[in-house]
Amino acid sequence: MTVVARFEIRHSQFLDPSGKPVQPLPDFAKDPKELIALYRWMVLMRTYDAKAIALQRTGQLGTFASLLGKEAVEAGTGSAMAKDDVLLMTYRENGVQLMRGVSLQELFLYWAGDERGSDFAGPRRDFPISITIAAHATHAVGVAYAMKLKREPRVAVCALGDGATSKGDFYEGLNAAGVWKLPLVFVVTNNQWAISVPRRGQSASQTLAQKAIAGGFEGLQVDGNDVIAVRHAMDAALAKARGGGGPTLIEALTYRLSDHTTADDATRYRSPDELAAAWKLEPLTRLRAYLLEIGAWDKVQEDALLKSSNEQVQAAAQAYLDTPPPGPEQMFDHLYATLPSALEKQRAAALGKRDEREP
Ligand SMILES: Cc1ncc(C[n+]2csc(CCOP(=O)(O)OP(=O)(O)O)c2C)c(N)n1
Ligand SMILES: [Mg+2]
Repeated sequence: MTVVARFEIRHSQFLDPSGKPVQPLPDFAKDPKELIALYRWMVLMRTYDAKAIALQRTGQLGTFASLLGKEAVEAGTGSAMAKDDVLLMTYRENGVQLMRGVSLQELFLYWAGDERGSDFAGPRRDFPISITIAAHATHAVGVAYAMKLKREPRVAVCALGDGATSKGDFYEGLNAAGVWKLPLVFVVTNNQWAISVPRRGQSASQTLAQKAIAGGFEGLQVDGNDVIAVRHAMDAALAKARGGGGPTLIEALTYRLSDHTTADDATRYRSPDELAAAWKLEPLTRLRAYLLEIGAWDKVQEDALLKSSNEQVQAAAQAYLDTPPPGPEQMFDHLYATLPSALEKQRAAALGKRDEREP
């Protein structure tokens, strides 16, 4: 017998949970300003997250999916992407969306069920949030295929969860991305849970990263609580894709510190000990510890940042609350470039207008 295939999956980490470097930092991370910028985003994400939950709990927002604990995956992904790249994401990637120019107010609108929240003014070519698990993996293939066909140096980034990697759409996406060598990066946030299904019940695959091997391209694992590791892996994957080197799958290991959504109660299916252990690994503490250690950050800056993030989020929440509710025509306005005539009639009816063509 001969061995016909062999592979290995690498895991990378730069800062350990206490914020100590475990290996020399990549070039971008040698500049404290870069790391402070990432830290600022992460604090803003967490502030937004807490406000969204507070709004939901007081009946002022719909069901919300928290990104608590995955701020490093968000900041590492968002900071590495170029403006012209295209993001295709789930409901738990509001942080990357923010970094790409979706406003806080638009995000609140989205979670209020207002279609205008998906019609964001900033990254017009980014896709709307895919609630349908893994469906956007196939859309991402289409986007990346178009980029390749047009010979544009752009990359599609498909962000999804550990649970999504069990879906047929995901495997189809992987397969097409590999065989067509597409400029596509899959960022899998492995937060250990898919609602109440734990990672061990999700897949017998030793890592989720190795699913890329069957697609014929590189898969790797990073510490998803270490923003430097995420950013570093994203930089390399995006550069490779832009240069014609094809897709990459990055599995970012982190933990969902929140309930699945505000409609869930995770205490019913996971232990407080597991949650407490995960809090010890969370991403903000470790980056802050490193910045404090190298003298690039202090308590005065920290307090000022918390204050300004809070003010920014409060102002956006107020602007959202002050937004007049959508009219009934809105349900027709975001599905088609040109509304089919049958729906035009219904739209007019919704607005209380008589259709002139009717007798
Ligand atoms: C096709 C499809 N099936 C089922 C659901 C219901 N659902 C919503 S979230 C979720 C779990 C997703 O888990 P994961 O991919 O790990 O993402 P996470 O929520 O942990 O970020 C499921 C099954 C859905 N939205 N779409
Ligand atoms: Mg998950």
